[in-house]
Amino acid sequence: MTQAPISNELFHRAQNSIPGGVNSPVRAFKAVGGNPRFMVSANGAYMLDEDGNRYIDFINSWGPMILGHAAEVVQEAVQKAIPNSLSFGAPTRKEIEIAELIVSMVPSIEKVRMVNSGTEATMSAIRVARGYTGRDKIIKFEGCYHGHGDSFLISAGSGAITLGVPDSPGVTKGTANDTLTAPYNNLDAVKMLAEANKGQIAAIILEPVAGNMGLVTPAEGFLQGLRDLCDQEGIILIFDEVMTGFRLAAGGAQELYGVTPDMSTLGKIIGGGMPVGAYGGKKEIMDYVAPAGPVYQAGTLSGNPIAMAAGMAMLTYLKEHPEVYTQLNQITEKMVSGMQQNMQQLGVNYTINRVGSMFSIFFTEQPVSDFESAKTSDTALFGRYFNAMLQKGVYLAPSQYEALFVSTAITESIADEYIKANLEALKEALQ
Ligand code: HOZ
Repeated sequence: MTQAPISNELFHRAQNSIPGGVNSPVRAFKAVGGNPRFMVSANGAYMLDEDGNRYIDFINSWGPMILGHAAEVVQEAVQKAIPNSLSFGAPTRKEIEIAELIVSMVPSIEKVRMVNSGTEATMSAIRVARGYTGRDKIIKFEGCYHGHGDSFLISAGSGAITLGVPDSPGVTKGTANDTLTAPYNNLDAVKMLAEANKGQIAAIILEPVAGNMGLVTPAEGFLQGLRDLCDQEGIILIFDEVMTGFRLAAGGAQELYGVTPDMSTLGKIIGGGMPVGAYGGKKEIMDYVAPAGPVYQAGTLSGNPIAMAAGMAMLTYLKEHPEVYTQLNQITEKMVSGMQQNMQQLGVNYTINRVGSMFSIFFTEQPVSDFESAKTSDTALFGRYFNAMLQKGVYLAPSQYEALFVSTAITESIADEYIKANLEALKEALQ
């Protein structure tokens, strides 16, 4: 049983100076009840909070810590870069090296621009798609989340749906009108939108494996169907691989599913834990970006030398160690089958969706293939389950509408511990 008086006190204090006490809404635990834990350090599979409680971490900074916390290879690269100054605002050799590495790893990327977050990457990518095509509208999918850019806060997943604001106030009607939405995995709905808005759609953007309404996998033929439609209609297909990039395979979901978009957005793992994003794609499209072309996008800290050092170390490691993905698959599969046995033993209605080292549990008897079916999950039960796991020292995403991320620091015995905690937590949550 973990007590957290110091975290409680800090959360109370934080409300006075930070909106809601946190710097990103999902951290506030609003959807699961209780107060957030304030962290002080993390190493490998474990995080330590202000009260000295230790947790097995299955968020891993929402993805970046694929090698576990404080991975030596990344820490060393950062330490080596620090004495040379933290920022120049001028080009560096490292930026070319990381760009070349990304081009060599991600099938769709021939040229790439570094930014500071996934949100910046997606906002910039659709601006470029609009500039390139001369069209205004975009299609996104209900429950997909592409950061907090205005155009994407329509039927948005992640923290937005967790807090019940999928269509955020503050987004102008004009922006909202230019964002068309379709249900995930519904190719016919997308075709109808494209037909009804012929010649007006600049881009279709999606998470090729959705991770912001819980994990939802693309149905057979869905990604290829979008690819074909975009080719027919001159629409730019954008895969938002901020979460899936370098995680599901070295080349991301596009490598795993064999479908190549025109543009991709990246984040999280690309910075090894530092704030980095990137967008890239075909040369002819990326050459529309300033100063090569007319679409303006800039950033004082873009390509920051410390962030590039971290990202370079992380990506190099992943490229040189493909066995990481086999290891992650095996350990995640073990955890998922252990959970399935637990759920069956207790007679719980559940669906578990998994791709590689990402997965989500939904407390519903229905298969979860889109936002509507994701919303059939019993979120009250999820909240009780989350808190029971927390008490047992297992740190899960504090929302039904997020995915879990497994790191290589999860050993067989930690996985066994997780499965045991899962059984006990379920029993408590069901009482
Ligand atoms: N789903 C978000 C990451 N893509 C959660 C992290 C956050 O919003 O802070």
